[in-house]
Amino acid sequence: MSASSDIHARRTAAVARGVGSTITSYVERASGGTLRDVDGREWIDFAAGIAVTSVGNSAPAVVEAVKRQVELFTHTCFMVAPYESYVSVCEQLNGLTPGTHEKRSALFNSGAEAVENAVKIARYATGRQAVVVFDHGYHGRTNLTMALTAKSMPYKHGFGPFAPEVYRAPMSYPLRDGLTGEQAAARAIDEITTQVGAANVAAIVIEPVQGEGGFVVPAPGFLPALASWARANGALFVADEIQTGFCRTGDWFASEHEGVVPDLVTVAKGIAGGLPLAGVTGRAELMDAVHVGGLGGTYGGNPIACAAALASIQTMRELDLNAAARRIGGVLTDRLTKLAAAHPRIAEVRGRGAMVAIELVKPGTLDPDPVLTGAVNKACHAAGLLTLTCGTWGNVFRFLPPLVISDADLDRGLSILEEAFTTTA
Ligand code: PLZ
Repeated sequence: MSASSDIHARRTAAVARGVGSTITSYVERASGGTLRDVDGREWIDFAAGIAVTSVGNSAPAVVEAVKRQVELFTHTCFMVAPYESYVSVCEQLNGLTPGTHEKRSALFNSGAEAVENAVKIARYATGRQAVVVFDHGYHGRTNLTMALTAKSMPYKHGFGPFAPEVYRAPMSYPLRDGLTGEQAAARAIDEITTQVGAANVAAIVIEPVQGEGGFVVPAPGFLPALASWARANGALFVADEIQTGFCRTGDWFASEHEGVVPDLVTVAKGIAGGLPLAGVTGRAELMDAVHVGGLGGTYGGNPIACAAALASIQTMRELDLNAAARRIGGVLTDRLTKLAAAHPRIAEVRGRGAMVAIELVKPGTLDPDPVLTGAVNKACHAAGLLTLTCGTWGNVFRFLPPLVISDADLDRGLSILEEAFTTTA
């Protein structure tokens, strides 16, 4: 028995079945672009813990900052005895998120918690209740965010009833709807105005590039049209940048790509190099509308997570990880486009920056092929490449390497992928 299979047997007896894992190997250590499991096997990392370790695992600056903070104090609760690093992270968020207007931020533990708080703030500030989300959207696993998330299995199945006043509009999905961004926005706005009523909408909540839903990049013009509709109708435009934020798409935030300035932005994942931290940043008058004590939580903006975030953000600046994301994205897109030319079952190569995916279909159709997707994924794992799938139909194969991955690891990973595709497809 391998060390991993020993742990796996213990896991089966100790860990709830509902918590899944992509692979059955157990990690011993990890760095910029690789993981090593407890059996001494090396993996190339195209997952980054689902778009989290953009600065790498155990990035030196993060390790140093965390060590320093752990020795000083581990927790006081910002709502009880505040500390500077929380304020500094908020300053960074206010400066880095799109728009030059006055902003405020609040910190939380997880992406879902940030989205929940964005909805609380939007409802409070507008005095309205309805929240509009989109087909294929993913926003979390808590009760409200399950309601906001589109896909039933595995996220929602059996867990209802879900929170009310959540409405789903059609997304722009160029491969499947063939619409321009303006046309897709008009379709969504028509549904919102006729089925929800413009005067009832507190917020439109949208991922500028959808993550779990399939790395769907809306057609150009879609996001700006929704943002200007929201502005004209007194609704807030909330960008869920939890997966896209902090250099992943080659900008600090994906909204910047089309010059969209959201009213509220949610962040998590990449902000803190692997420590749990999330935030909501937005227009000062909206954020400050909420009464004192209305926002918070025991651990939100924990000092260790804040120290890690400040070190991560500094690393992103120093190493220019926006440029790195664009360069990685260029390499991924080139190689995948060549692969797609040889394999017509790749319907599309898409993404932005170092957030790239291929969508797999049955021959000669646009019918999703989750079976092939799963088989190629498994073949990659067998060959030591850690990859993930996504998509409403489970037929999208996505690549999210750490932004500090070496050219050699990126190249080796792509070679494994090409080989896995050629032997499986
Ligand atoms: N919003 C856009 O991508 C988290 C989910 C993994 P949490 N995505 C990974 C899984 O299967 O649970 C995500 C996201 C977007 C919100 C979230 C939620 O962030 O930190 O997982 O709560």
